Amino acid sequence: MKNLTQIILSVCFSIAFSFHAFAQSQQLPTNVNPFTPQWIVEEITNGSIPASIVPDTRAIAQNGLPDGRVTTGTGTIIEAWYSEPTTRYGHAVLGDGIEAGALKVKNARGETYTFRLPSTEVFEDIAPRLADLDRNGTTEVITILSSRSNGASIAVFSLNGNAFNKIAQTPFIGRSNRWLNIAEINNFGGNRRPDIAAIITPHLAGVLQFYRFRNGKLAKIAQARGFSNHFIGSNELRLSTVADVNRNGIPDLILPSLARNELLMVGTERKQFKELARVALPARINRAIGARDNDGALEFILGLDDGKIYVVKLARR
Ligand SMILES: [Ca+2]
Ligand SMILES: [Ca+2]
Ligand SMILES: [Ca+2]
Repeated sequence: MKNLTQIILSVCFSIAFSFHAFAQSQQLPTNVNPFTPQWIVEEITNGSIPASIVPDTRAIAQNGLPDGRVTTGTGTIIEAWYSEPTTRYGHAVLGDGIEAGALKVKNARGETYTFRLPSTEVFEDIAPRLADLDRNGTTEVITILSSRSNGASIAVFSLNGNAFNKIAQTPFIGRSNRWLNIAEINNFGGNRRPDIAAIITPHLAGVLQFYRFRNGKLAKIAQARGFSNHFIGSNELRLSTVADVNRNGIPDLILPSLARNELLMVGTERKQFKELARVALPARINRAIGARDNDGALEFILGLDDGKIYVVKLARR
């Protein structure tokens, strides 16, 4: 093990988020919980992890974006992808100036439906996401939809009979060339409903927001600053993962800090969203984040911009 870089890091538990009062301060109060497990960072040098960390197994979308992928699901929508590439929005934050003018889905009967945006908008994304946000048995399609003059938003689409429509949308960020990246969609609130976690302007303020789809609207249920899940010019949108870090049965979100030189873990304790851990890293995260169970021990696999691969795991006590 002599080649392994090992960094011992302290972890602060229970730094409370501004979660029920997100409109107020975004400062994080510091109540340190007596339970402070130590996460360690070790380089993996045995070649057991691919350089991409998490291989992207999604098919390339035919006639879609050059780097667009097909998302598959088992619900009422079985495939979703972007189509009708366009250069009408010159932002190129995902590495090229080519975004999508339309969203396509296929239902379980193999029928395909298209939603075409007006010329003032594009899908600024790689692949749509599928989830039953309201748990009514029908699949929703969750996208990143940008206005050429007002920047990005989260938009949700639904297929109802033969009607494929946009059913909910967050406000646009408010100015051109401002983007957001959806991190994960999971039961972050512990109520069995999938909530959408997104980073608004991941290269600027890095605001983590959680949205819940209820009563036909996307309601912001929490937010805090200082996160990122993307770097400019990359088409890798998967700089996050989900795992139950504090073992309370509720999924937690794992993602980089705004500078990407720390790994942050965010979840709920007693129904309050909190920062569960903050782990300093020897370089910046620049690839998809992997999670694995290693004999009952939770581990995260990171690719950093020093070209090396690391595991983040709890120190044995
Ligand atoms: Ca593109
Ligand atoms: Ca639904
Ligand atoms: Ca948890």
